[in-house]
Amino acid sequence: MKFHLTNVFLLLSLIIAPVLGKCKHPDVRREFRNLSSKERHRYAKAVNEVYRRGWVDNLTQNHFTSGRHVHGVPAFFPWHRQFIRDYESLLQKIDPGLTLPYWDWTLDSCDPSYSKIFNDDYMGGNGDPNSNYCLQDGPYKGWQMGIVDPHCLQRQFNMTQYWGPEVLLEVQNNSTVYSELHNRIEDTVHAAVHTSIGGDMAQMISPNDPIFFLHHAMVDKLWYDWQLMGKGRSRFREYNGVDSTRNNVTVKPSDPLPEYQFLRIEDVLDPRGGHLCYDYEENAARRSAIKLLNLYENNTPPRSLDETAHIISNDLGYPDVDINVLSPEEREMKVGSGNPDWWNRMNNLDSDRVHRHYLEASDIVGRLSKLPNFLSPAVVQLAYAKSHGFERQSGSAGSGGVPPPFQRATPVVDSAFIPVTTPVPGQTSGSSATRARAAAGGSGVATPANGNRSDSWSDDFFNDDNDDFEDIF
Ligand SMILES: [Cu+2]
Repeated sequence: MKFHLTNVFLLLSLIIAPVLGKCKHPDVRREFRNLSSKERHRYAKAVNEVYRRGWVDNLTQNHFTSGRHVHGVPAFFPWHRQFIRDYESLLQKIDPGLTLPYWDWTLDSCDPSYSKIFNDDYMGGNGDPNSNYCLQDGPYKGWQMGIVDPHCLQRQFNMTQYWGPEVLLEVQNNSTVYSELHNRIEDTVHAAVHTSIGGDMAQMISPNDPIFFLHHAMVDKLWYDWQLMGKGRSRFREYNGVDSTRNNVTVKPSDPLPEYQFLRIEDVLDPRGGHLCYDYEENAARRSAIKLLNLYENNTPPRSLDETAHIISNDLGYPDVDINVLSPEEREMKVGSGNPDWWNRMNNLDSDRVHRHYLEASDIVGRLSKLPNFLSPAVVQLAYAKSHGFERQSGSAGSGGVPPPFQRATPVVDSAFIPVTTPVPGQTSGSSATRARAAAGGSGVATPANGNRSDSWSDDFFNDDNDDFEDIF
């Protein structure tokens, strides 16, 4: 375990990156909880405006139709990288100072239902079981979606544990080639976040839920961090694997980016090169996990559990957290054992491989938990949440593997589920939803359904100096 290298390479690439590309002022994506309430409010305002203008329908339609070409295939990472960049650009059309935040769910991995992200003034929580699982709180309450069928934005929690930052670090470390990292992450914890939130998030229409973009920014960061962990810049050119949807053809960086007319895979391999220009601010959970694992690597492990808790508390910016508020069971990290079959089918995932990847992660957890006095930062986070009255999301206790109450889409598209078709009061069709929003003041301007948006937006990419969040206020 050579975690100290991570930092060295991170520093190194920070120094050489500006020399290689013209990306001098990257948009810095921050962990959602590091935003002030004012910044969160401002972000929510722009997200609501993107919705009001009908752009969410376009994005979701793109994701829905791209479905089988961009899931369970090597293009998964690059395609979603461009897709969430498109979203970030739309947000910046509304408010040029914004960047896309990410949700570091590794911090919440012990019991995500305690996560602040589901609070009323963050992203809102579970849907209402008595009302079609429509979102009932938060800034996006009341959203009516047009894709695929008209429905309210839905969430149906079925919470499971996610993976802690130390598990992801190990997965990144153990992955020597792109295809390994890609499969290990898409197969497992990426899926768990989608299925455990449920509703729109558990289907091909997942971009309907604004939390999709925060989740996928995190997924993108996991790839980016792995790229930074490589020697020099080599991993920023690396792309490989086989495409099971195209007769197991071997992929290459010069392949076209699916559904984007003018882009190739290689155009999006480097977030700070080519037409992309963004970066991620590091978060406390990962930093803490790196530090902790380094202590074991250097044979200077903490001498007691209290000492470990103290180190992590400090890293997370909390006063000393008493982990005794948790039962031994609650302190145990679990990684799950597989995805529901319907998820694997929808995403071209081989269920045997998926299962193997869960087993690997469970080995990692087993090995780490044998280290003397080891604690996951996620355990300390849960202890903090419990002792500081964080509200637990209702209806969270999942029994695992419950499919969403949605029907399989019939002939039209076989790659996705469609939502409940029970009409939502006051709404009869998708086009009327769009009309309603337009009537409420939306411009009705739609983004191009596909194709290279970056050309027209590249000026924004390079001219906006978004480094300083504060000077906007
Ligand atoms: Cu997707």
